[in-house]
Amino acid sequence: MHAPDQDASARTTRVVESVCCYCGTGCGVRVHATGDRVIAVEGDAAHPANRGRLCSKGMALADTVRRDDARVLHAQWRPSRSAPRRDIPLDRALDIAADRLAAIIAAHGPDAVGFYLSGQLLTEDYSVFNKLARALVGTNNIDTNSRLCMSSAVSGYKLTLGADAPPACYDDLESASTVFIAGANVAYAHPVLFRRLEAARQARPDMRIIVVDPRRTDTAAAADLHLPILPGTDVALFHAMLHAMIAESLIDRDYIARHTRGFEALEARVRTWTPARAQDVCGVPAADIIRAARWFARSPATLSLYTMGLNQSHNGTAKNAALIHLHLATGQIGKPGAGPFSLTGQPNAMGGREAGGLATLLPGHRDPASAADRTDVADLWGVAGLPSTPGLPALQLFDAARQGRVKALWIVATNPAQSLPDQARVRQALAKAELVIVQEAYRGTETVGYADLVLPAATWPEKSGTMTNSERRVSRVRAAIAPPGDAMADWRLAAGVAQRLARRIAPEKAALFDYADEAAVFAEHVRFTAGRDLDYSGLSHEVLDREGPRQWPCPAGGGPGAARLYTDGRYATPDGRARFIDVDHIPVAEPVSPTFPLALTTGRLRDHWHTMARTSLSPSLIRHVEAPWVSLHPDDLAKLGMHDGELAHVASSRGQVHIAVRADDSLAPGQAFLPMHWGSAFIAGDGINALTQPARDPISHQPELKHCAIAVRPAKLPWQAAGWRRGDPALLRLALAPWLRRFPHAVVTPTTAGGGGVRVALAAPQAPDADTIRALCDDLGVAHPQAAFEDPHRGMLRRLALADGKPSAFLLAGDVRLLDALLAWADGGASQISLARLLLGQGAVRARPRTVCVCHGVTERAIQDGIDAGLDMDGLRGALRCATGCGSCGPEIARMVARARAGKAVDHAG
Ligand SMILES: Nc1nc2c(c(=O)[nH]1)N[C@H]1C(S)=C(S)[C@@H](COP(=O)(O)OP(=O)(O)OC[C@H]3O[C@@H](n4cnc5c(=O)[nH]c(N)nc54)[C@H](O)[C@@H]3O)O[C@H]1N2
Ligand SMILES: Nc1nc2c(c(=O)[nH]1)N[C@H]1C(S)=C(S)[C@@H](COP(=O)(O)OP(=O)(O)OC[C@H]3O[C@@H](n4cnc5c(=O)[nH]c(N)nc54)[C@H](O)[C@@H]3O)O[C@H]1N2
Ligand code: SF4
Ligand SMILES: [Mo]
Repeated sequence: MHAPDQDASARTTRVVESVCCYCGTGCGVRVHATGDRVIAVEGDAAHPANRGRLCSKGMALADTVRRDDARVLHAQWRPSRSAPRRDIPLDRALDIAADRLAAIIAAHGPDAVGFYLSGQLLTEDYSVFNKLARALVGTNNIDTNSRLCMSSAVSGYKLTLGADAPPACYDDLESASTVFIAGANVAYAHPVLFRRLEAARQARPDMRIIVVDPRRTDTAAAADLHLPILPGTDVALFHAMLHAMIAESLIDRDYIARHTRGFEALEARVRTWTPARAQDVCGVPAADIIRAARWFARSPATLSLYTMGLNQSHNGTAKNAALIHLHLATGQIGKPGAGPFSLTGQPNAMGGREAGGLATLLPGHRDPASAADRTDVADLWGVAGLPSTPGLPALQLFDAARQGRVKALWIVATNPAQSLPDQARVRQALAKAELVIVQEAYRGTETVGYADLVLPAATWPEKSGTMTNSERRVSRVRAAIAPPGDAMADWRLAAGVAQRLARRIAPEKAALFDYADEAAVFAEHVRFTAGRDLDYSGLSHEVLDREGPRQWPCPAGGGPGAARLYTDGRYATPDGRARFIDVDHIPVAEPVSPTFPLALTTGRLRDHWHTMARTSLSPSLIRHVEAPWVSLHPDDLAKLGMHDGELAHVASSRGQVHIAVRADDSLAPGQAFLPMHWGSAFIAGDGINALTQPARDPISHQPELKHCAIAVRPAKLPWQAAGWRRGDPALLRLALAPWLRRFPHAVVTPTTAGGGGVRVALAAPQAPDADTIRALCDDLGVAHPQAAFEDPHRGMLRRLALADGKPSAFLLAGDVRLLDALLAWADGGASQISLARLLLGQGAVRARPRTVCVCHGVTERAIQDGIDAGLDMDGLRGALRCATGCGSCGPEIARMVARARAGKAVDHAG
């Protein structure tokens, strides 16, 4: 059914139901395809996660598909580090992988091999890799980027509720009376859930939203109560809330007595956590802590939503447990609208947890440290036994490679040379490993640069299998088109190498990897869930195709699946009682100091996805934020004597970046925020994770990506250049990437300026030599300019070029004051001025505005003009159509309106 005959499919348009490949919301989509082209992607009204809605990223999916020119189409190999990588036939690549792995295993043992996978893989992909690593190679060194993402949620759930299972569901967003959002910017990171929350609040104005976040994000701006917590201090806050609940008799002693254990020890601990003490530690006023405690405990139903602000912490497991305690102590769990609900980041982080996609997990929520669990899994796989040596979690895996203990790294669907903290160490590991295999879909990622062997991966929507979203709902992902070149589904590449490796090291195991198709892989996987807390042995591809997405548990013959867990108060522990854990606040691992006086936190932007391999391909997604910045409170900027837009040198004790500063009063003084997205494929140096620290939670091993100490000062890079060239943004970006390595500050980003192209910004301590300038002119397409103004002695030059009568490129070197004027010219907005006058800076031009609403192309300036003319949110919607498409921009516009109103109130008061 899903492998249509080629000729017919080239003529007709087909509609394939699948799931969005970005966040853990797991929105259903309908992909319209003809031949190998995806024509449109729309929300699936029948899918229970989104009921037809999509956010800006989901709406733009079609832009990112089958960009063959941006893809890894063939396997590549370099026989030695000094040789260039060359395309090779896929068969030969799979043989090379098997040969090299066999040699490394023979010489150094199975634990010299490490696999680093991704929460973006399908459940079928994990299953085959897991079997390959543990049952064939014989190592538990198989971890995923979920270590950076969900592992504290996993350990938090397991320690308190007994199993790694989010107990709530999305419908609870509509039935909750109080929604407690901690360390989550839902408006950006899970926008469709935020739409559901907005709609629920519209329908029930008495619903209250509390947001715990150091920054006043768009999510926090929409809250009834924002608790601007100091980074890393959530345990103190949650303990003080429990203190207040106990003091005011707001806890449910009956529920505690019947369904839990361990309350006495915790009660004794939180006695010392008075709201006044917590105020000192967290920076949140005691009165607000008490108010939050009352709203939480007294509400008919309280739902908590939480993500990286809790998980990515040196104390992440404790943060998770301390929040879950609030639910257990008040009985706010196991009923509609209530429960601790961790939102998963990646689309199939949940599937990974189910399939054993962490070094510390085996399939079916089993534990590799348990001999009985290992025997279970070995039996189900049909092998004699599984390795007992503990596997290395992500950071330790890369450390072991850096120290030469792990010799081979096989990296799949993740980009560690951008996304792991403390890049200097990560890059040493990648350089030191004898064999780096990178299984990738797109060209030009940071990690591909380190690969000895590149395996070409198929990606969405070329793959078929299943994913599980945050609410335990398993959905089918269906291939809508064929993969380009030699690209192949990840599990097939794994199975291909596994069969070849088996022939070399254990011939009897080759048959373990003989799967007819992904349905067969899934059928094998569901056997691991039978009889376990997550039992979904009732599911198969066929059942999902026939009956649609299903929530687990969903045992064989056991009905439609469970919307909520623990409704009877029985937990997944041996005695059925949930646990209170005696955790405590621990100060951040790297406190600010006189040398590094600012607290840096990192996180997401609305329209970018991680390391941007995919989102950078979409014109509508790149225009919300085109270039990187670090934001600081205006008072801190003033203290530094810096202005918005100026270049800064940002350093931690580990590394540095040069980046523009941005004034941002949504931060408290003393804090800084850097979007996580920019790595060395877009900016000079090792990317933003050059700064972050390797400290990690002792239980979950999740790194502290939400806090490190930094220093900011003006960059001493007086020579600056800025340019733009029209053309395909993705291809130009790849072509111009070498410039990133020639300057201490460099940014090469796709842009929608001038109808699409690339923007380049460079800075250096002094002017580069004439050859460098000449090469830059060549690469930017201004070697033969239509207008020019130069002073070579000062390294100064202004050039612009036309093609077909339209602006095609410009370069400003030595002095970039005309940048806004030239961008306006590129956009066609300065055509009345002569080119010569333009280069002399004689035309009045306004800075190019940022696009806020990408569905209708509405700029920040147009919205501000509307607000200045007295329009409110509805007025803006009517006049400009902004926030009437996917709605992702709604929170930002609401914030602009609220800010203007607050400004007016101040004006009147003054
Ligand atoms: N647009 C977009 N959406 C995405 C992604 C993406 O790349 N882009 N990625 C997906 C993935 S994999 C993930 S994991 C999720 C992440 O989703 P979120 O966790 O919602 O996103 P982040 O921006 O990483 O961090 C959330 C917030 O934590 C706050 N924070 C920092 N330190 C603390 C603290 O100590 N305590 C508290 N309470 N808050 C703190 C930050 O200010 C930030 O606003 O997003 C998913 N969705
Ligand atoms: N400073 C800081 N760092 C962070 C975070 C943070 O908040 N702050 N967040 C962390 C978190 S929560 C996460 S989840 C990580 C994410 O970090 P990464 O996993 O490194 O980010 P992605 O860009 O999503 O990487 C996915 C890669 O897989 C490729 N790809 C896409 N589809 C396929 C496919 O089907 N098969 C294969 N083989 N490849 C494919 C993409 O091109 C891309 O290169 O970042 C972490 N790093
Ligand atoms: S909220 Fe947006 S990114 Fe997340 S699954 Fe839905 S459409 Fe995709
Ligand atoms: Mo994540």
